[in-house]
Amino acid sequence: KHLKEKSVSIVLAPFSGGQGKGGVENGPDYMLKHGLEKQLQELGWKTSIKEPLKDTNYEELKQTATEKSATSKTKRGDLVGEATKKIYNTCKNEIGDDFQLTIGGDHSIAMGSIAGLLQRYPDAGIIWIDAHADINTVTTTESGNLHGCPVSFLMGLDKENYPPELQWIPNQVLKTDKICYIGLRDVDAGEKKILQENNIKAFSMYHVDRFGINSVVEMAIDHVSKGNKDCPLMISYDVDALEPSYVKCTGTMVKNGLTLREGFFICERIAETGNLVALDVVEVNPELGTNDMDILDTIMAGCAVVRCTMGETLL
Ligand code: 6HN
Ligand code: MN
Ligand code: MN
Ligand code: MN
Repeated sequence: KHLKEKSVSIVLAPFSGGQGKGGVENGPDYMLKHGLEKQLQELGWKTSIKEPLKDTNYEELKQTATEKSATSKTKRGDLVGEATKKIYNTCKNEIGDDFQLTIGGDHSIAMGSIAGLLQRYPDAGIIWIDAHADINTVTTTESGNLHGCPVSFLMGLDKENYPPELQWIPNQVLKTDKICYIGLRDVDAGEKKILQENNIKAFSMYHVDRFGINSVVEMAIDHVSKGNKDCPLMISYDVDALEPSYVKCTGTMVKNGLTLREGFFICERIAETGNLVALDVVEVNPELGTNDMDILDTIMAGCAVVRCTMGETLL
């Protein structure tokens, strides 16, 4: 409905500065080596690759940044600010009428991809698939890791405390009623308060058990669409939403997650609306695998999320 042709911009976001573990910057490489681009072409997509972070070695910078910004409450705000701004500019200016597929990297990159998408589709609804709410503010964060904060930054919460490098985010670019979560099961106390106070729609694993995944997805689409049956939709997909036995190579694993089928069904059902315009796949960290099988499982799950979102059907 929204895309003029079946063409996708694959935005590579090999960035790990939103959290402490190394390796998540290799997610895009592994997924491409696994054949992601070819899989999309087989589904009929014309592909092109965009590399907003190409000219900077963030892994090198991360070493020095850790010491430099050790006193501020959030870690590596300078790096996260610089990287996400580049991703933002690419997503805002270089995607045109393509589908926007961003491959992370840790989840802080969604500050760039979502802010960029919302410049092109200001009314887009965001469906956030995750074990975590990623809505900590500079004030509430316990870890200081910015991959736990992208949603609050997009909403402009606690803006007076933003690290200066993140001031570029357009103020309140994401409205609190245009996002819905699925899969939550590890939400910090401060985050629960933010979700309640701002009336933000969230389906935890309890709700998945209570209503079943089909109803949950239906309610999520309805909530973010606000009665517009043509509302553009974006999925921001953290692979730690999935049950760890299928996805072991991710930085903040939480047990009792979505089954693979539930995780894929979410994508298939939202794809069926014909309204999808963007997807993030984040937190694939191949270096956290202890054997090749675990790594392959995680990469395969990430690639399958992309395919289910982009038109692969069982029949
Ligand atoms: N993610 N709530 C925890 C924190 O550090 O703020 C975990 C965040 C995880 C972030 O998985 O994208
Ligand atoms: Mn998560
Ligand atoms: Mn926690
Ligand atoms: Mn996340």
